[in-house]
Amino acid sequence: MLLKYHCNILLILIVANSICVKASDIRRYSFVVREALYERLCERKWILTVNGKFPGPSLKVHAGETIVVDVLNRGNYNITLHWHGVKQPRNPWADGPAYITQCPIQPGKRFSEKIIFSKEEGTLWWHAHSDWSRATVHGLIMVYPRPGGSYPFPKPDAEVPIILGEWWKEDVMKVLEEFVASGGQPRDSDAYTINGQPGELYPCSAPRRFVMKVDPGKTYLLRIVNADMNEILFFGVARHHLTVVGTDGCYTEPLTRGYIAISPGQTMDCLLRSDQPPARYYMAACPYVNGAGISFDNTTATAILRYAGSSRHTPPEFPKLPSPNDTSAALNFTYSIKSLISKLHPIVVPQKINKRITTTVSVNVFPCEACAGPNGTRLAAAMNNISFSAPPVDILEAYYYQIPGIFSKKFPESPPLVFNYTADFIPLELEIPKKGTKVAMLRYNSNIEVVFQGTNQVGELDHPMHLHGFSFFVVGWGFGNFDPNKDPLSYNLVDPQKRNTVIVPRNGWTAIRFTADNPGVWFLHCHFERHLTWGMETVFIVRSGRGPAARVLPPPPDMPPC
Ligand SMILES: *[C@@H]1O[C@H](CO)[C@@H](O)[C@H](O)[C@H]1NC(C)=O
Ligand SMILES: *[C@@H]1O[C@H](CO)[C@@H](O)[C@H](O)[C@H]1NC(C)=O
Ligand SMILES: *[C@@H]1O[C@H](CO)[C@@H](O)[C@H](O)[C@H]1NC(C)=O
Ligand SMILES: *[C@@H]1O[C@H](CO)[C@@H](O)[C@H](O)[C@H]1NC(C)=O
Ligand SMILES: *[C@@H]1O[C@H](CO)[C@@H](O)[C@H](O)[C@H]1NC(C)=O
Ligand SMILES: *[C@@H]1O[C@H](CO)[C@@H](O)[C@H](O)[C@H]1NC(C)=O
Ligand SMILES: *[C@@H]1O[C@H](CO)[C@@H](O)[C@H](O)[C@H]1NC(C)=O
Ligand SMILES: [Cu+2]
Repeated sequence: MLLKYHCNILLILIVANSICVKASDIRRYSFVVREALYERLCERKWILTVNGKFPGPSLKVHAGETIVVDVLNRGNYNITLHWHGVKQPRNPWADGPAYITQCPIQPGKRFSEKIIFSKEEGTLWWHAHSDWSRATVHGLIMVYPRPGGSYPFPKPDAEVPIILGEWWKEDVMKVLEEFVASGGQPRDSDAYTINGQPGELYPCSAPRRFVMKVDPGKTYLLRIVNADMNEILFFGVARHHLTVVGTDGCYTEPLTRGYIAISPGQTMDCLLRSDQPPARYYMAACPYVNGAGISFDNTTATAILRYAGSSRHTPPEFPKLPSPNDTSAALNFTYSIKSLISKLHPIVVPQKINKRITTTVSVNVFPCEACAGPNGTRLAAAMNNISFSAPPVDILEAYYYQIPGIFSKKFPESPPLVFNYTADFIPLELEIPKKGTKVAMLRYNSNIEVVFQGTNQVGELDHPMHLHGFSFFVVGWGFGNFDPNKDPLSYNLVDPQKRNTVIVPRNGWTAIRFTADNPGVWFLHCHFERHLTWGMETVFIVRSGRGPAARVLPPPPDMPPC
């Protein structure tokens, strides 16, 4: 205790692991948010970037490190940045979602963000968390083992970032404004991208496609993120297998497959062995969208895996990827992943649950005179029939400074109405939600189970649900209505995968568990950007525990004002 106190005064205490680091050892990064001119699909346009780069700069850190990112907004829009998957113990102040943990950084303003890494190891990412800026404002975070530590798999010969994205010819802010105004679906994107490039299946894109050069007989670590806005993607490399060794900054039992399925918000570490005849091979990313009548961009982004010395004249082979509606291909892959259990990376799955929250995740409609939703309605989305409305002041500051009237603490802990959620026909009366800003209050260190229940209210599809501030165990999933008596009997409480974003299956449910050991205000939302815009989100407030080490840290002096 005395040592800690000593650290606190003279040095900066890294809470998670009680290691003291001299303040001068804290690395600082400068992120300038600004417009830059980029050409894709034969057209030039201004896009919002960090430091003029698309995709943005990578952050490279060690597990347990604390860094500072000095953000300067030289763009024309309010902005916030989120460090996706970084738990930020006791430090929600720099978590990022606009009007949840901070007011936006306004044009011309700065915010120095302290980012506290703890147990996460592998690949994470950062992205804008205000309006739709994250389409182009994003980058990787590579979290290496602690100095002197090693991977729980053979050391790869090299590592390669693979950032999957989505591109509109139109300004994404216009896409956002248009669909919010119309009440319908957003217009489909024009391309997917691999490391910022669509690849040669799109016009004007062949010369600048991404090329991964390899030597035969080596092992490459692909650090993959799906940074796109609205689609789960299949990704694969012709003739090569991918061995998943990590997801969302947690190590996994190695899983070898011919393709992966990855949702917006998810990250994956995959080993690729260059064990095929020296040649050129396509790598490709294409959508998985399984919902009746949903329009989507069904194009395919490509890049090239090129062996040293291979001929440029032989046409590359194309990978076999599942078709866009192949639910079992997507879910079989997703739910085959298991945590790695090792002495260095033990896992503690909560067995005794203190609080259970069951919440529907639904697409809904509001009545409208002449909107572009089904039958002239306005599309919406909800959790437990509450379509979330962002407050005028962020919830974290409203909670911390006890500003009344900003939010209610009464997020329903179970669906207000129990019915056959996945029935083929659901009457219009059940499709209209309520608007609200309701949060769920969690006791410090309590064990929480959340069951996400998909519904068929206005068309059913998968939802990638993302929780800030935690990694959670994915203990179960299934189709139809969750049965609280029967389904928990088949939970995996031994080696479930640990994630921060999970795909809730179409016409089904997913159960997660975590210990609420991180006091603060933590956003929970669908990572499909349109569903987030429509209100498929809520907030978990984890109360502080006893003693200073169980309390939210004091706010930084330069919190952006509202
Ligand atoms: C994409 O959709 C269009 C229009 O529905 C269709 O004509 C085309 O064949 C589809 N392409 C692929 C690759 O599925
Ligand atoms: C997927 O779509 C194809 C054609 O669009 C159809 O033939 C096939 O039956 C569908 N598969 C599933 C699993 O729905
Ligand atoms: C995936 O498919 C295989 C082969 O059909 C099956 O044995 C396995 O149980 C499936 N796993 C999941 C999680 O669906
Ligand atoms: C739209 O109207 C048709 C015909 O009345 C009905 O069958 C359908 O369920 C309605 N859709 C929605 C989303 O209300
Ligand atoms: C719910 O609806 C689905 C789809 O129509 C049906 O297959 C299932 O049997 C229904 N479940 C119950 C409990 O009625
Ligand atoms: C949601 O709330 C609205 C407004 O109170 C109500 O009319 C509707 O029936 C509710 N729907 C469900 C599925 O609970
Ligand atoms: C930018 O943020 C400020 C502070 O919350 C807010 O007053 C203003 O309306 C925002 N501007 C836009 C264009 O959203
Ligand atoms: Cu969703």
